[in-house]
Amino acid sequence: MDTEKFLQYVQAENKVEPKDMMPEDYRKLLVRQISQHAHSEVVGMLPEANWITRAPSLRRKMALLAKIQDEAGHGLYLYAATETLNNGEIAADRDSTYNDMLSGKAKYSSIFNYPALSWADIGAIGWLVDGAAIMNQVMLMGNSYGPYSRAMLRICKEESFHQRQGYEILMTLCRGTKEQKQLAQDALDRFWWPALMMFGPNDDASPNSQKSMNYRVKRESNDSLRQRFVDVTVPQAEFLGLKIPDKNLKWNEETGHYDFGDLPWDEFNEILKGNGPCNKKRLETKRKAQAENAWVKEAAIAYASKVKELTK
Ligand code: BYC
Repeated sequence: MDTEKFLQYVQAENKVEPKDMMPEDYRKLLVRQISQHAHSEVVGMLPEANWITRAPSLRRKMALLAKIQDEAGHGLYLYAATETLNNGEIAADRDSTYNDMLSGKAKYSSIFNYPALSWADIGAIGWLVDGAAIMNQVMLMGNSYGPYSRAMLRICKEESFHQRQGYEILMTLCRGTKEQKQLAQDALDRFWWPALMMFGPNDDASPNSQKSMNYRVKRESNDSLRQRFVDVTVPQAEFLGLKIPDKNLKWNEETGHYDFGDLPWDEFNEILKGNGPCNKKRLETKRKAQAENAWVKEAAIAYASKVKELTK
């Protein structure tokens, strides 16, 4: 495989499709990123699922259920996109990648290792977590691998609804009683820094960025997306009447952007090592579900093979 030619091909904005020749490190990079993205979607269902039975009204419960189902669907598109990269040498089938997540070998987004402590946290997750995810995923719509890029298109449409339902939950709380507004402020205080860390380490500490940008998987750097997120989110917080918990946050006339404080990178690194507030609980929940629901998978496989047999 001529890597130079491949680079020219992707850098001219051409898409790579599953059966095309591709360099092994491109394939590996995609399997790592797309499968981790899929794991984030399915682990990300857990903090919100915690509130289904406690949603404050039937309307809120229905919207939350629909959102969580969407996340399962996103996981499905992304596991399916990962599987297209399976070539016998690099394992990209669903069982292998999923087991890598269950064993702690593969990562998922740091944000899902924080608990959702109040109903306002469900609003903050929609507004900030889905908001940050959209910022990153809009950029990924332009990535060079066809199946990943097409999955992103569909996911972004659904994420916009998620972001709005989260913002609307907070808007309702902020227009309510003093106590309700305080719940919203506490949720913002808890989720602000973790949301900013979703974009990954600073550019100078991001080992995968250069290769990923060359291969046109990542189209923008971690810091550039983080800055854009801060710039669009600060006015949204002001509209809610909430205060961003950062004493260094300040509009900079010269750059035309907000300056902001240093992120708590020690906390981020601990989460990546498996020591965040909910890492162990999240993996235990997924392992338990895998074991308890194994019979469903077995039954589906048996049924599919029977149907195949009968329709031969
Ligand atoms: N958390 O060199 P870097 C959703 C890792 S879910 C954990 O910059 P890269 C939703 C990184 O993997 C959507 N790990 O890496 C669902 C790498 O380690 P490995 C979530 C992180 O890949 C339910 C190392 O740090 N979105 O919307 O160039 C409910 C060095 O980083 C994180 C995605 O998954 C992190 N935050 O860039 C609600 C986006 N950041 O793999 C909502 C897809 C970095 O070498 N992923 N690491 O062992 C990406 O766009 C890129 O992988 C990243 C990192 C921007 C995250």
